[in-house]
Amino acid sequence: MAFTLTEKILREHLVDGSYEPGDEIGIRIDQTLTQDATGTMAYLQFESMGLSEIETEVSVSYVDHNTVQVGFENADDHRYLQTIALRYGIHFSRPGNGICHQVHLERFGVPSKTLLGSDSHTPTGGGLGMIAIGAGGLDVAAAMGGGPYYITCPRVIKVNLEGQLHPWVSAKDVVLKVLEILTTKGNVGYVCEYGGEGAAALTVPERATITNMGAETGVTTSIFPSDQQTRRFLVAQGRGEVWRALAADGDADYDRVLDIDLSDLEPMIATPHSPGNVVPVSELEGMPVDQVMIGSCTNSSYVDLMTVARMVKGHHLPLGVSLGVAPGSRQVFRMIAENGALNDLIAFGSRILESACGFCIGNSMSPKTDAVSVRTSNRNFKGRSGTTSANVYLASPAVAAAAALKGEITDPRNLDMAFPGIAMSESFLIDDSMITPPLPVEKRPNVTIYRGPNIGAPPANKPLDEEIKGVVAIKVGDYVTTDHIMPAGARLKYRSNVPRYSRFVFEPLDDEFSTRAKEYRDKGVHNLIVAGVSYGQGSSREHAALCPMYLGVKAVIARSIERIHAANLVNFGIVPLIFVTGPDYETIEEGDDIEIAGMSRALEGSDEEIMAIDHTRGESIRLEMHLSRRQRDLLLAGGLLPHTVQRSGKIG
Ligand code: MIC
Ligand code: SF4
Repeated sequence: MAFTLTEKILREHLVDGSYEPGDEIGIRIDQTLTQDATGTMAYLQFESMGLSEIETEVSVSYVDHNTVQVGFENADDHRYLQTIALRYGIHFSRPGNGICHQVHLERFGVPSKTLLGSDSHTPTGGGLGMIAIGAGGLDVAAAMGGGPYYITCPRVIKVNLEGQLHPWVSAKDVVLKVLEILTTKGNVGYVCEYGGEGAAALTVPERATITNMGAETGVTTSIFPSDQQTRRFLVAQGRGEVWRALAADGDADYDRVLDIDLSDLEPMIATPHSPGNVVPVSELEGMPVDQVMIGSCTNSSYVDLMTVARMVKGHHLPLGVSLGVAPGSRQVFRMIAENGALNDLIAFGSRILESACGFCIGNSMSPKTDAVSVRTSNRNFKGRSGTTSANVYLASPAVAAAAALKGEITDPRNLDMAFPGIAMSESFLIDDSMITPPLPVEKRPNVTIYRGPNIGAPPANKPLDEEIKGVVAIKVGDYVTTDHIMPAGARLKYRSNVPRYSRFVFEPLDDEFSTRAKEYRDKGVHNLIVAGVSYGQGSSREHAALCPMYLGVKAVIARSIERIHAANLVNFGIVPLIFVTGPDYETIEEGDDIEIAGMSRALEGSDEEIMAIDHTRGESIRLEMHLSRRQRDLLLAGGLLPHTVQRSGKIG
């Protein structure tokens, strides 16, 4: 039998189900990562499950999202996370140490292992030959407790990279090309597996840019083989001993093959307001720019920052342009400080930001009204920058630096400048002093867990009622992201306080939703959400399910739902339902009275279709549910947490 790389690793980790693409399988998770914005809820849920120890090989808790600390909330959360890590044997990466995905790649990732992270960009680890998947915090908590992680056994897309990148064209342009081809919808249940001569020439940080932003296509993950490049990176990180060679069998079968010739690529840019709106930079040449932001988990490696520093050295930032630079990790930060590149960036006029998510999550550096902001990050959803009217463009560090130099969008090939051609370091600066290792087992019970006033136990859900009888509390369109459902930015600090954070559900689309839904809930009326295509794109934030659950939402009826969000809905006892026919989505309206009789009976059985009655319109609506037995049981119990508690701590 010939296997793909994906299948090899997944088969090695298979603990439930059989390897049939399209079916649900349970896999063992070797490593987990959490970040602070999803981590507090993940650990609160871990505690609610009554688990006493973690069962993974390595679990790391990072603090990188909420580091702005306006008010006491973030600092309270950080301290809670620190004490939880000490109590349960988790590595703790302190604020200031860098962005979870960048640091995990540098210091923890191991080829052939599985990694589950409570952040949608966890697939960054695929750059090191890992099966690295993003999930909701509750799934990560369950995996830390030794429970299997369930996914749809994937179909695999082979992305064959041939040829060589020209100067000024980079890994970011490769992933933008992939996004142009695959778009941001219709890829649920697939894994992108890279290979070919062109892939062999890419370094691990370059591969990580590609697997990171692969998340925007909606695939389960992306992966590169573990080869001499992987070895080179791990040796440069002082971790050569964890290397292991790993590749697909030469004659493995793929469900789809994409051939990309790297020498055909040119600098690309994603235009507002989707990472899938990709065009060549040359098409936008000359567009005035107000802001340029360098950083994020996609593009903040040593080579990325050195490229920018080299390009701007000796120049001055044009008036009217603001440039922010956030190194991805303390390793990168220290290296550019030691070699003087940081000084070049400062001399140019850059605003040096801490090594954290910062601008990317919209909690700082929001651009001016109607601004054009060119960023090296991965998402440009409307309003995510913190400025609703801003237009965010996503591009490589070289394209971003060219925009900062010229004050307008510029194809870097047209700059009168030699290509910097920075090489990956063969020996990174290693300093793990900001990563607190697990305490010895005997000392862990003595740790007192700190809980500030912002930290509240997660609300519990009740078992599902026999029928869903309620009202369409909101009807939204296509491509509604989790940023629309549960905004981050200035609201992020309420992540550990569900009642407070719930006030902002759907705020960017309809700021009265929360009050309205609460009123229905308090009258005993079930709330339903109606949505179009690709509902729940983007972030893994489970608050986009947890807070609606708190507001009494019992079902989402959509034309399609993205993978992580669909799993989060099930975990919180909200039934994900799909319209069988498109016109039904057109007819149903906000405020309609809906009844889905026999909901719990249908879940107890194996029916894949159920009828809803729209009483307001006097029409029946055919709905489908693509749910495994396990998911049906979770929904009946009211979600994963009540289900686990019911089974006295047995996860799943
Ligand atoms: C994001 O990029 O949207 C985030 C913020 O990293 C999220 C996680 C979160 O909402 O906390 C993600 O990508 O999952
Ligand atoms: Fe942080 Fe942005 Fe990466 Fe999300 S996408 S982990 S907010 S840097």
